[in-house]
Amino acid sequence: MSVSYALQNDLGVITIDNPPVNALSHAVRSGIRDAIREAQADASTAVVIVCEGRTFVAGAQIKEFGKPPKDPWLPELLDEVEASEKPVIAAIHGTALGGGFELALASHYRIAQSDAKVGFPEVKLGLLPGAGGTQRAPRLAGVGTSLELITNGNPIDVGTANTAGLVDEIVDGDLQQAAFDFARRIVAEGAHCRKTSELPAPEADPGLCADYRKRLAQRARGQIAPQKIVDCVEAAAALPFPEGMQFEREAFMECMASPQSAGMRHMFFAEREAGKVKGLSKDTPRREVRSVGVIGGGTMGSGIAMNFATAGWPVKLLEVNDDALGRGLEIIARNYAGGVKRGKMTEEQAIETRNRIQGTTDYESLADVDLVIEAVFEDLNLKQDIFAQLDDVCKPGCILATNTSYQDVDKIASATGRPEDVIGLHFFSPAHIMKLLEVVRAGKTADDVLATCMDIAKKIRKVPVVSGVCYGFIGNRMLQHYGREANLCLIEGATPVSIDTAMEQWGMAMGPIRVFDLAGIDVGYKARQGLPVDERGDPKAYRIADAFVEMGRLGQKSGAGFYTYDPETRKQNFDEASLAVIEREAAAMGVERREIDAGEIVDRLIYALINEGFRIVEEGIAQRPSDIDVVYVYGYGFPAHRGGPMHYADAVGLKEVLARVSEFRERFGDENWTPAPLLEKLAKEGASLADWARDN
Ligand code: T1G
Repeated sequence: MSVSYALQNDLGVITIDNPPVNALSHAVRSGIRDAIREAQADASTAVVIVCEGRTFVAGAQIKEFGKPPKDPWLPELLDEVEASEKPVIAAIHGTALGGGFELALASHYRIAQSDAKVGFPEVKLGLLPGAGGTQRAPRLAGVGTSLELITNGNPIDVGTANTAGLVDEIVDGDLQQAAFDFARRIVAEGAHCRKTSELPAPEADPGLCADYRKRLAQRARGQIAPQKIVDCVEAAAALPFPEGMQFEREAFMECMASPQSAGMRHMFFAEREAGKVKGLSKDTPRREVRSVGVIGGGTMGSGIAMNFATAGWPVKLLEVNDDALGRGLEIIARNYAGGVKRGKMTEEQAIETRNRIQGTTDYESLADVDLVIEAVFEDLNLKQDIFAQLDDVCKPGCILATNTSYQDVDKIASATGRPEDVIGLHFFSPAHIMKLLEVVRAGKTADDVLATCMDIAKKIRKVPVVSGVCYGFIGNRMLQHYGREANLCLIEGATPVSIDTAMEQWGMAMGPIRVFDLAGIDVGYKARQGLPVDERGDPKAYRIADAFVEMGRLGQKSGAGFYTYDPETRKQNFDEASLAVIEREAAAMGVERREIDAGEIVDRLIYALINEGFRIVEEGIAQRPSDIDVVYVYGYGFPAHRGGPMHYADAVGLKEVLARVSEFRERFGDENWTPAPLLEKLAKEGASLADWARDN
């Protein structure tokens, strides 16, 4: 029974109990409707809505979206709640979000536990509050507060909500009893049913709305829902409530029907699915991790150390000598100071957190840690030497992890006598900020090591994705194909600006050429120098990059790469000298440059990703296609509103994808464009990857 109703003395109590988050499923909506109707007819003097479990209603049942809506529709149900002739009090704990917060706003009063939060996360699903949130919130809190709350989608604490007029009372201790007392007080004061919809319309603020539209066009480039939210909040100030609700409904249905929302709703579930390891029993034991060691205090190592210190673990950061250690600790201090400056933490918190990280140059000090993460240069021999030392020093049961981006984790594990304790934990730079963590399951990694690391990933607020062992795992393996096509477009006729503009207009957070400059063009260069020439791939795909490196133009770090960077402002510019290098190298390779339009650029880069993604799926390197979507959205700036590369392939249609890949194969050859067998198979069957994933 997901909703129950009982008369408790003089109060009608509606109790919602729909684990895990009391989502407003059809059963819950029906239960609320029956309960509010029963309350109208019984002896109750007021109605209190409470929820069992960890939270008040956290929103509509997202799984029901995209299916034909079932009566009662939420907007109508909430209108019926608001029309109650007896005061309705919502008792909020946990997170009242989306439709849950709308239920609270349709109630006449809201009382909340002091640590509760409220908000409208719909925009993160490519939606907008579709049950009166854009109309009721502005009537209580005004246009400005509502615009901020609804367009950024982040919950606010109930203290802030109380100040804004969205929550009436805050309580510590027994919420239900406090809600009952509040209800009785309302009745004693005359049982006024304060209907939000009858409050005066908020004062219009066209300048602020225009300002939000402008900022959102930048921040949420190409996204529909944020702009529609501004329209709806503006309508709340301009239209009577019924017309405003109609306006909101139409805008909501438009967002719901959009591929953008389908993509973002896919990502919501994909992120949660990625944390589940197929075939790993829920009661797999976990190893206790009380302290952590990090080897290497460079950019990555220091960021990794911060993740654990911020989450509360004591960390030993090991470097080869005091100078290197000093530099690592300095990076950490600088990062925490930045966090304080940005208001992420107080000075005291920063000091307390930083002090959890102790520097050392002595391996023996790692003898008692429970997890070690190696984050040194991408050199297999060096890593193997380190793991051999760890094998000697670390206690039995200590998890030995490598942060390698490319190296073979099986080979690293083989340097120890305990390969079952070895795993890959591949962080993404900047490691203390990027949410993605590739958890690389090597051939002998023990189940309890894997399960422990998946739990730890969530504790350090990362989104874990399990990868098998291959060169580059999931993300970087696919990135090579994306980068190859970017370089080939460059030598064939495009420019850094045309490539970056095409990809950023399409939705990538940063164009590939800008990423090359940011990461350092010399990274790829050095990796290539370590390979025999015949293993470096098509020279046309790296000739220009090598030319820039050999000129000393390494990217942002040297002040110039494909672009130049102002030493003061770091403002980026594309200079004639850069174009001259590109044209010179094209000529040297006998390439006749041509005009390449944005459509070709986007399809070559994105379909190269997709084609390799299909191979990764069929090889079992990724557990499921949606895991690849999580990798790209959380690790590589792929637009969430396109749902990740594999979801995007389904959205385009696999027949269309195969046709385009086959066209590129005709034009550019088999080596780079032979369709992955699974893509070919599904396209020919007229199937989707999502269907395949459900059956495999
Ligand atoms: N619908 C369906 N399932 C949901 C859900 C929802 N709204 N919210 C969470 N779940 C599932 C989730 O998939 C996971 O399942 C489990 O609950 C625990 O979630 C009309 C249109 C509430 C802050 O967007 O933000 O209302 O993996 O792992 O970290 O205007 O869940 O265990 O099988 O995230 O403690 C608006 C989304 C919907 C809130 C808890 N609401 N949820 O976080 O647990 S649209 C949201 C969250 C809407 C109205 C509009 C978080 C949480 P499983 P979890 P958590």
